[in-house]
This record gives sequence, C-alpha cells and structure tokens, in this order.
Amino acid sequence: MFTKAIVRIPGKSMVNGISNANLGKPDYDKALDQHAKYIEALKTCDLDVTVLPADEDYPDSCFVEDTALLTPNVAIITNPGAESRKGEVHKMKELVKGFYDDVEEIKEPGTVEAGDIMMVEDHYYIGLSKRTNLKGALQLLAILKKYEFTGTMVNLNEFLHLKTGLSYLEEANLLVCGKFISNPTFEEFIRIEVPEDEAYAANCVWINGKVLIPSGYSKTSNKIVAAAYEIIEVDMSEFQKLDGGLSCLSLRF
Ligand code: CIR
Repeated sequence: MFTKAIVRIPGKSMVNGISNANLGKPDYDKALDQHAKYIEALKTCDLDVTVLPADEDYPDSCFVEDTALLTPNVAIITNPGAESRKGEVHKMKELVKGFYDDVEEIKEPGTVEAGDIMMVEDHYYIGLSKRTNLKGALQLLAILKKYEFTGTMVNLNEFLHLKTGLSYLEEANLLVCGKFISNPTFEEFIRIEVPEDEAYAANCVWINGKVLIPSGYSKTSNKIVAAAYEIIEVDMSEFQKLDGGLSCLSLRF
C-alpha cells in the first residue's frame, strides 16, 4: 500500500525538456490540465499528494520520479545521468528529509535515474541505461543491502528507462514490452504483453489495487482489465512528447 505521493507542477520551460520522441513541442496549457487530472487520479487512489511548485530552472523537473527512490525504510536521492537534470535533486532532498529519518545519496561518478528502478516487494531491478551507469547501480545495491533489500541489474538497450518498457502490477503480474518479453530475468512473472504499436502503455502505475494507464491504448487496457484490475485512464499526450510516462510524474511511497 502507498499512502503518499510527490509531484511537481510543470514549468513553462518544459517546452525545452529533453526529447527524442519527435512528436513536437508540448502545449503548456494542455500539459497543466493533464497534470491536474493526473493529481486527481492519484487522489482517487487514496494518496495524500504533496504538490511542488513549478521550477523553471529545470525543464524536466515535473518528472520527479527520476530524482529519488523512496523505499519503506530509506529515501535514496539519485544523481541523474542527464547533465541538465542533476540540480533537480537538491530541492527533492530537502523535501524528503521531512518524510524520512534515513536519506542516502548516489554520488559522482555514479549516476542513477529512478525511472530505471522497478520495485518488486523487497527486491529492486535496476536498469543499466544511458542515464544509470554501473557505478551508480553498485552504489545503489550497497545502500539497498544496508537497509535489507536486494537488487538485480538489467541491461537496457531499447528504452530510455527500465520502466519505459516494464511495469510491475503486483500479485506477480508484470507488463512487458519489446525485448523484455523474452528476457529470462522476468520469466517467473505472469507477463502481460504490451504490443509494439502500444509500447507507450508499457509504463503504467499500480496504486493500491488500481492501475493508472495512459489513455488511447485499448489493447493494453483490455488486457489489464482482463487481469481483474480497475483502471484509471489519464491523457498523457503532452508528457509523451518529452519521453515521459505515467510513472515519471510522481513519487509514490
Ligand atoms: C528526460 O529525458 O529525462 C525527460 N524528458 C523524460 C524523463 C522520463 N522519466 C522517466 O521515464 N522516469
């Protein structure tokens, strides 16, 4: 169960966020509206949501998930691999100190973005990506061990972050897309396959029995409904233009 979430309102500078999507620039007003509806969806899942103000200095700062890993025992502040995002962690660190006694940090030359971390009970899968390097992953594993968690590294060559192509929906159910479908690391899960033409929908979020899914992906949403979940659809079009998925917009703990 999660009880809380942290989000950050997108700034006007989001139009200068990092993107490889080739979908054009986001429409700011539309993004604000979608973000407000995202917050409503979190509240529908019984989360107490801390809403941070826009931070114009960091165009990608609405993607708060990448800046911290909030576990039941410890908060771990990351060190984003993207140069323009490194400074996002300072304000997050100050905030999470209000929620956690133990706050650890990933340090240079290690880099980690928490979109690369998937929690499955007490085990954490860590994607090695362009943003999360081996040194960062090893630091993370050492911190997790100190707090009695375990972890596994997964090589990524297809997606921006691990959770761009995978989402754990609890009860052993795992949404999988692309090469993850046949990756032996995940063969013990009940795999719900996301078709290639709906790859964006592989990033969903389980919250207290409900699943948030981007709107417009009927094949995937039908499969999730067939697995007996209640779904909440959220329009993500403006965040998709910045390669951002549903999970990226919040920290849930
Ligand atoms: C970036 O490239 O860093 C942002 N434009 C998107 C971050 C998406 N975050 C995530 O998948 N966890």
